[in-house]
Amino acid sequence: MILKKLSIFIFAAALFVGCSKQEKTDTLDITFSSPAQMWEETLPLGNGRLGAMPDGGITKETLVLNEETMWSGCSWNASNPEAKTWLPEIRKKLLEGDNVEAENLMKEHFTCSDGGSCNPKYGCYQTLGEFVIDFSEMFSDTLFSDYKRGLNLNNAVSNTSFTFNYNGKKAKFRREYFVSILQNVIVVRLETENAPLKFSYNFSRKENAEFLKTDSAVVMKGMLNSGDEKKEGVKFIAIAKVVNRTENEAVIMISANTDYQKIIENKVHNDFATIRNATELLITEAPKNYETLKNAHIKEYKKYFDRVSVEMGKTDDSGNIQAVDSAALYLQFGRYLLICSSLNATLPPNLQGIWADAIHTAWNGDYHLNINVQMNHWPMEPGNLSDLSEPITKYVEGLVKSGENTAKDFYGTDGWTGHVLANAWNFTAPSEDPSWGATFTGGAWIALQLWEHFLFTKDTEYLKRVYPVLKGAAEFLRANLFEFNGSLVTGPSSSPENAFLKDGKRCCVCAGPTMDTQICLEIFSAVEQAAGILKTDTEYSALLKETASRLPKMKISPKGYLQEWLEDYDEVEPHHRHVSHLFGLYPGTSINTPELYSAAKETLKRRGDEGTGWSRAWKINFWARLQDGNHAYKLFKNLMNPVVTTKCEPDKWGNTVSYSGSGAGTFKNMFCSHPPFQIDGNFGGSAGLMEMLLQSHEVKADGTRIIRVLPAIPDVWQSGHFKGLKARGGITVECSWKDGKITDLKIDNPLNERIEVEKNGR
Ligand code: FUC
Repeated sequence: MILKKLSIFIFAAALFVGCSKQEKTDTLDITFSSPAQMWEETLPLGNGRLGAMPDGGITKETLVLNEETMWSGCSWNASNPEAKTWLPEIRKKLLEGDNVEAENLMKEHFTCSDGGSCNPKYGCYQTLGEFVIDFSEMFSDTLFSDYKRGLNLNNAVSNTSFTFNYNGKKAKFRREYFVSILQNVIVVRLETENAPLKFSYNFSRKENAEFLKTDSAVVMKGMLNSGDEKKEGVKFIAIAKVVNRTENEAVIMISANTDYQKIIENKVHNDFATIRNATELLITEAPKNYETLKNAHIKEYKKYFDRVSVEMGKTDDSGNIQAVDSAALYLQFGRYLLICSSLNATLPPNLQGIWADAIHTAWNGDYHLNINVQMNHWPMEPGNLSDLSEPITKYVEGLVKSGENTAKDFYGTDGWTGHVLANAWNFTAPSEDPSWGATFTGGAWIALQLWEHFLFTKDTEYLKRVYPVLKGAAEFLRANLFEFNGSLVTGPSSSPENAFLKDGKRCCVCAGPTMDTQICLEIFSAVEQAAGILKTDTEYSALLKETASRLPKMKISPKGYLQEWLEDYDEVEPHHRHVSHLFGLYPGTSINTPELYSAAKETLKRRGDEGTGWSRAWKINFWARLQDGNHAYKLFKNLMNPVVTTKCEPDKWGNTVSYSGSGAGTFKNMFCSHPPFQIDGNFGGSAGLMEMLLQSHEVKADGTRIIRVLPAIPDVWQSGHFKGLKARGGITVECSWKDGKITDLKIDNPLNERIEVEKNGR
């Protein structure tokens, strides 16, 4: 009944993204005028370890909770003892042009043991559960008004407020929520005016959890399925306590912990008492004064977030810049999500970031290595968040040992590799189906993110640390190249998830897909440069240089596009979401001549401007590198496509919504929709917008780095200003423009990098 009345008063129209007020105060809000109707309307908060998404419900508030290490599954040896013996035969088939048979052989003999990602041992990232606060006791009347709910990106605090009648008087209810960056706690403050505050609260979780109550706390504890009956799974505990209570105010603190770190580091498990004590401590140690806690959180958050400001649009009569779209908000939302999913985190953001509402998340909420986890990190360096690189660095370092075993067991070579699947348990083996899982350049690709970190920071200590990771990734690829029509090619591999027609049959497995060659070029060059800087491995560097010169040259089809494969096969799906052969355009650098740029343009035209969420985001970056601002902008608009959903019965992934059209675009809470929600598109889109404003990837033959300012702004951004974006070489840039022309430019180049500045692109 309450809901029915509410629908009359406030559910009339759910506000789409509240646009930033583009004033000097730089207010960046996502606002709604009604409670969330679905999870994708709730607002994400996080501190890298804990995530919370309040729905702003009036009589019952539900916060979806996350803890970044809630991973089922376990480490297991996924080697397949017979695989290596089949490698020569598979390569022979490729040399003979019998790709179909090569793929069949791989399917039968060259996959991981025990079924890969379908095996419960592979595991999946899971929601921690829900925290439900029930206020139904409080309301005697069912009239509510002035409802507001929002997330302020400037301070990483969310709030809900509304007015209601209490004993014939107007009463107010204000709620505030944040996940403290300094203390590892979720904080919820409830406050009423003119009415007493009454509520009860508890956790809920669909499986594997027990719920306990003590005088001072509610507790949820459980153990996730390891997938192996001989092994314990990850244990978790969540605790909620009211730490301050008056008639009109209450502050609730929630914290959670698991023993994942202990398992991954030492292969031992904690007992529940140890995890519980650690979790209790987090709450005990947090200051109990709400304002102190909140102000400290905001101060710390701002150290990261406030490094960048950006506005673009048109100049109004008083000379201020007025936003014409939500680009600035989207760019900053990407940075916000990265801070909230990476700062002090154990693991890097997965397909869900850290925000999941399901036990069985789509694609296991894992770390796909054929675009997704890489894209998650694209805004990090240009977005001035370099110091968040530890989780991804540690993660890649963690893959090495497993990747070395995979290199030895499957390919009989040194070095390390990752394929398409990767999880919290360092899975690196080829997956269960070669048609999408054969790509073996995933490890090298993600290792290149560490090289990017060096390029942006020039931190040689860091380079020393990660050099073995880079070298191992390069060595695996070098050692696995084989001669094919006079060149050295990778294989058996595939161009991520795209199929071609071979003698009328659908096939994916091939030798020397263009993307692999481009990744080889990039990682070999990174190792050569790193070895030079660190004054080591002179001979090995020379070997890599010589090997790179024998890789196949990129081929342009007579039809004008860049070939995805060595042969000009017809694609089964010409509009396929992956555009892997343009790796060399972005994030790579090997597409760098007028001929290759024009072939890349043709490729993009042929692929089209649609695709999944992340595919649209990637295309923003491509068009930015091609310095076509209007086309990049078109892709941004496509990425912002409002997703329209209807509720349905859960599908095999547990999704309870169906989508109209492709479902790709942006949800009301600004989460990117693949569909379903997948955070990579948020990060890729944010990076794409940065790439439209500033580029620094190109280095001239004499070593001079080109700093390209406003290389790809669209006509609609007549004027604008950005500050704090980073260029490679430790450079920080600030720029203002009007009528499409730069009016003010500051380049801070503390390391005296040799640079040349290009204004408005070429
Ligand atoms: C890759 C993509 C899919 C999806 C999955 C998580 O395999 O091809 O579209 O994003 O990762």
